[in-house]
Amino acid sequence: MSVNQSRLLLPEPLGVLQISELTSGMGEKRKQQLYFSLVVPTYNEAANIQKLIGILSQTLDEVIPSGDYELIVVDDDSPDGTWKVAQSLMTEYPQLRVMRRQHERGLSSAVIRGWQVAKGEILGVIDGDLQHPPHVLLQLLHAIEQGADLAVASRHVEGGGVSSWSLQRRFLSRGAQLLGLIILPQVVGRVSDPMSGYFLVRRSAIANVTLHPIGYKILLEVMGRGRIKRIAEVGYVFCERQGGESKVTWKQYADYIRHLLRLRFSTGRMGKFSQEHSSFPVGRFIRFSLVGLSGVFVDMAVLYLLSDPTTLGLPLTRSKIIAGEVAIFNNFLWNDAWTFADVSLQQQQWHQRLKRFLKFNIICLAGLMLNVLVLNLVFNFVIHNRYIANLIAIASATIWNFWVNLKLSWRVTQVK
Ligand SMILES: Nc1nc2c(ncn2[C@@H]2O[C@H](COP(=O)(O)OP(=O)(O)OP(=O)(O)O)[C@@H](O)[C@H]2O)c(=O)[nH]1
Ligand SMILES: [Mg+2]
Repeated sequence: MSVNQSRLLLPEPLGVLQISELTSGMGEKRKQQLYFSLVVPTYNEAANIQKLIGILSQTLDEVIPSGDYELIVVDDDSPDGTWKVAQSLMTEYPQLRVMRRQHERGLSSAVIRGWQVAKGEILGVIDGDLQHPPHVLLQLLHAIEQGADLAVASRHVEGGGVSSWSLQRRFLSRGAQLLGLIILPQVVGRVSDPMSGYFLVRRSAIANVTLHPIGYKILLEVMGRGRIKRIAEVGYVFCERQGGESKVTWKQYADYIRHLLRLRFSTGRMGKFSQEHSSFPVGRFIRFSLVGLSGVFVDMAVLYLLSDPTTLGLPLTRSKIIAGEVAIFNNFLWNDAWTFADVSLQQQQWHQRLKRFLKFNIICLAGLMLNVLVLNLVFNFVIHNRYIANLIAIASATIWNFWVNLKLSWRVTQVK
């Protein structure tokens, strides 16, 4: 093979984020199969990549002497030319392959794209900034050999830790984990460090599964959608960055929450429910209910400002009508921008918005009447407890408001 050929960049896969199975026949493909593929996602890591590749190669050469492994750098066209530096190392390190992505961005998709071109039976990921100690790979590989489907390097088990994190960062990290445990306990609760970006997984556990990650937390996606039975954890100390800069911003926290919610609604019991009742959009309904809850607070605040004797002291009925209308307006804005954003984006003109608002108003007023009616019926004929009756009334009105608004105000089917 000529030097030029050996330094060719990997093609950038596009389309569905899905990893294929390795063919098990004895043909050409079988010969290309490898034992282990380790992906290194990078963005502006030119200062670290050479040292990292050197250490990784040395570490893996010792345990996989036949060279039955590959290192795949997936770089998102970094302005500092990380991919070029990595490419220049390919002659020195024959196990190194490099992908320069020019069509997609983002850590999670970079990892999956790397696994898509990988030939290993065991797939792995490690950060490109030397914060993940390479020697831990040996224990992770050992855990997979012992039968684990997934081996996670963890900061929160024996031998694990963080070198010098600020109190704020520790707090944010633990807060994020707690939030994950609340939203997605069956997935997040399976490991001590669900935020880890350092792990190995058996190809067979994630092959042919379509992945939909958002942001940074690829491990959540693997645990949430993969066929993972046995998990092993190995302690490691998250080191300080030696070169380059962190890419973590507040956006990653927002992406994390979106990712948790997406997994929550597309996997497990909730996912099954929404698949079986595909005509009932569970996610939209939950957003709609949360918006409704925000409206209660708006209503209360306005009622206080208008009618309380210590503030404006206006008559109660007049204040309530205004408060109710402000709350309806609040709910409309949130529903238009969030709950039904996909629909309203296609109908953005002012007269279309106004029409939706008027419909929403009328439907909510009808909902209020339904609320009063159900309250009276349940209280007088079913359960003589005003609070339980009120809960049933609120639930009925919420379902009414949601369903009728879905069908009339934010019509999902586009009529041209
Ligand atoms: N390909 C690719 N890699 C990325 C992207 N964002 C981050 N990375 C890489 O992913 C790894 C982790 O990113 P970091 O910014 O170090 O995040 P972190 O280690 O959680 O946070 P710090 O402790 O602040 O460094 C590093 O190797 C980055 O270069 C991206 O958008 N695309
Ligand atoms: Mg880092």
